[in-house]
Amino acid sequence: MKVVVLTGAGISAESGLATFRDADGLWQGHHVDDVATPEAFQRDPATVHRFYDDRRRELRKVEPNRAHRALARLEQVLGDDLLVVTQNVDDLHERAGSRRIVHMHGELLSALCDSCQGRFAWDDDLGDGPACPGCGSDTLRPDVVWFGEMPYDLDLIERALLEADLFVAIGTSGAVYPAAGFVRMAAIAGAKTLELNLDSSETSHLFDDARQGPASKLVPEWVADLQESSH
Ligand code: BJW
Ligand code: ZN
Repeated sequence: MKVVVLTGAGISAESGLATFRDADGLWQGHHVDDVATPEAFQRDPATVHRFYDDRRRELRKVEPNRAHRALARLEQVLGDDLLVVTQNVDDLHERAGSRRIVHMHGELLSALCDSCQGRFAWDDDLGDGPACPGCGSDTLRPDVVWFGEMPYDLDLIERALLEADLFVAIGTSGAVYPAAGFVRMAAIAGAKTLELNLDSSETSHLFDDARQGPASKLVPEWVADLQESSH
């Protein structure tokens, strides 16, 4: 059975990372739309750098939770038949042990150069204008996908969705495209669809089955069910 899992900020919430659109989903009074656009970065790079530098530092203080670890266990069972597509820029899936993982909205621990377009592993601040390891200029930005920019690896993701037998969305509000459209694409291609979320989301009605509760409970339960039924 081929499975595609889409994760969002909700899977990392119980590790202590803030989501974008819940009650506490503000950063120093800013909405995500105010800091996650190329226009915001042009207008006020210092504020946008501070937002990402803060989050990069936060990342060092948190650990993967039971939901991340359950998905890593599932990869041990399904191997190449599991693809985890995450909208998250944290590295908690990798730290839990997932390897077949795509970061469609980029990664906090990577920097992108606006001059040479190089991408570099990065775990320091960017706000102080460090030199690009590729070309030496001070034009590094967070390697994340802002509104109006093209998400990474869409071809690979679409191919996996078209082949999937099961599509599962975990902890995502369904407010941001193209990720919010994956459920339709998978369903049209014949996959069963399942949503695991704390509450019902904007797209819950599009899924064959929608379960409500914390990811740390629902994901291990679902993985255990799947392991049992595959024996
Ligand atoms: C729990 C839980 C617990 C809590 N357990 N659950 C079609 C229609 C309309 C608009 C568009 C469209 N196509 C494209 C657009 C424009 C735009 C868009 O979608 N706008 C919307 C506002 C409508 N999309 C884009 O611009 C995208 N690019 C694109 O489409 O390119 C194509 C193109 C380009 C150029 C020319 C032509 C075409 C890019 C989108 C980039 C999004 N970027 C961000 C920032 C990334 C970096 C960063 O992290 O800072 O990505 S915004 C932010 O939202 C971040 C997230 O990945 C993304 C999704 O958020 P997510 O993960 O769903 O989090 P929340 O907070 O919304 O929800 C959390 C959920 O968890 C909730 O449901 C809770 O209930 C749940 N939860 N605790 C389980 N314990
Ligand atoms: Zn460069």
